[in-house]
Amino acid sequence: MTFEYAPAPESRSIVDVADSYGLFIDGSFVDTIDGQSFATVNPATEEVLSTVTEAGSQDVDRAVRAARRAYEDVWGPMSGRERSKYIYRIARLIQERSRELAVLETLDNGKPIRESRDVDLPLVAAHFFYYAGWADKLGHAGFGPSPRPLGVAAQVIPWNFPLLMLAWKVAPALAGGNTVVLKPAETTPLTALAFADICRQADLPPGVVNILTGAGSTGRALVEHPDVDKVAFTGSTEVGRQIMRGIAGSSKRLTLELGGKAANIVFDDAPIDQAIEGIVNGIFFNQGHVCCAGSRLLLQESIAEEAIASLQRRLGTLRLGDPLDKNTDVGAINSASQLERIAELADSGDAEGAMRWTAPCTLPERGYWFPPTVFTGVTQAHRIAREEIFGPVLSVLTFRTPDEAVEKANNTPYGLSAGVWTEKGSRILWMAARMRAGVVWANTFNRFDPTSPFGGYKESGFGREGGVHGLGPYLNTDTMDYDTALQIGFGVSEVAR
Ligand code: TAP
Repeated sequence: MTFEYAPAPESRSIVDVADSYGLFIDGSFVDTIDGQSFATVNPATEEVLSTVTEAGSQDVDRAVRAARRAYEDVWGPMSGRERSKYIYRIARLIQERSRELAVLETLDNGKPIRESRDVDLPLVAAHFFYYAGWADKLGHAGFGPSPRPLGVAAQVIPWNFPLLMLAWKVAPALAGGNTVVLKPAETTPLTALAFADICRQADLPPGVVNILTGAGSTGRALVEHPDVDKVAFTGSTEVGRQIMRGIAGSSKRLTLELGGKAANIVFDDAPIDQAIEGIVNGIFFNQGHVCCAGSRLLLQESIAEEAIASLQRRLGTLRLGDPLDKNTDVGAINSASQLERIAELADSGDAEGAMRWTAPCTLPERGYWFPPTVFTGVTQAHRIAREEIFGPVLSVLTFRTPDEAVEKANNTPYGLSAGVWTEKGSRILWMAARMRAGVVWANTFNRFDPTSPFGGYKESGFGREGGVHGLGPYLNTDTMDYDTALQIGFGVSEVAR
């Protein structure tokens, strides 16, 4: 039975979106020197929310110089104990302003308010609290007795978890004593600009955090700037490759968090109702705009028919629509171009012979929407089983034995995450040891915690964010032992250097 719900929209009056925004450099919002401006829209309505600045190369230079000054004069020499107080203050301010930030994130990104309020924002604050705790204990983190910061970090992030990706990058960088120039994604700049205001409110010394809104060209100018010591990028594998090429031959440190095509594997002894919830959460959370989404469902053949029927019944109860409504399960696709990509890949599923099933729901007339979709009869050669769709589209494959499940799960150029559903603890350990994935969830999916490292293998990138591992890429590792360095994602040649 599906209940009818009365609309329960979260009020947007708590958010004060300015008509236009400058760049946050050296502690103030400033006008661009050589950039332009562009509009950011609400993907659920196509309403223009604000006009933001597209930073040019001179703006990038100004921001990097401000970060360098702040690093040399203030933040680098500051004791870990003092830095920790600032980071803690930022965490508290995020908590205090969390309702406003959640509404802003939902407006700019299209994700349901339930997710921005109950998942993104608590995790954002938790990351700052966690790394505030490390700032004065770096000598006990396993990186030698007195690890040093690297300097100026250039950080470029995507649009799927705008504020959370910022937190994953800014919090460990600041804890390690580095200063930051961060570029948010073009379609979701507003929460990063609100974060700039929080830095001001926290009295963070000018230049320690700089926010440059802009496009791909801004990101490129930033990561290739000669005075940047460390580059941290989260985004597509293609852009990750371009960045590697762009900074090759320089002494910049690099971490890449890239795409994924995770297998969510369900054995015949799994608690099926829980597994169905895990499958739904794995691929339809955040409209499938999740790098570690369980986009390939591997069902043991004996339960496939029953599981697909249960899944379809459950998907029939999902509510798609106004992301600000507290009852909404599935929000808007983040942009017209992402919608086009999802539709094109789904069409390839039809063309290559898979069977499409679409959840019964009415799509709003305005905005960018794609209904929860399940493809059955998928083979490993199909594009929808190989390419990252980054949308609410699930590809279902089957297997007979654990060996076959491992073989199929690892048959991807990516290696970010995987899920295993079974009652047997021994099978969980057997599977986890064989998965080429940075994270393996057992009888759950999409669980995050600031104390736990996250990152990929193969084309999903290298380096880890989160946990004590997430500090390593922001510290000078001269005194780090070889095993720790490899574990946190430095290449063998870099460790040997
Ligand atoms: P991208 O198109 O790669 O963009 C990511 C960021 O890089 C954006 O800020 C983008 O700016 C910027 N950028 C574009 N071209 C650049 C260049 N040549 N040099 C430097 N920066 C450049 O990815 P996306 O579409 O925003 O995000 C989706 C991808 O991110 C998916 O593949 C997803 O799997 C991945 N992702 C991975 C993770 C982890 S932790 N592994 C987490 C979230 C997302 P514009 O916005 O202006 O294009």
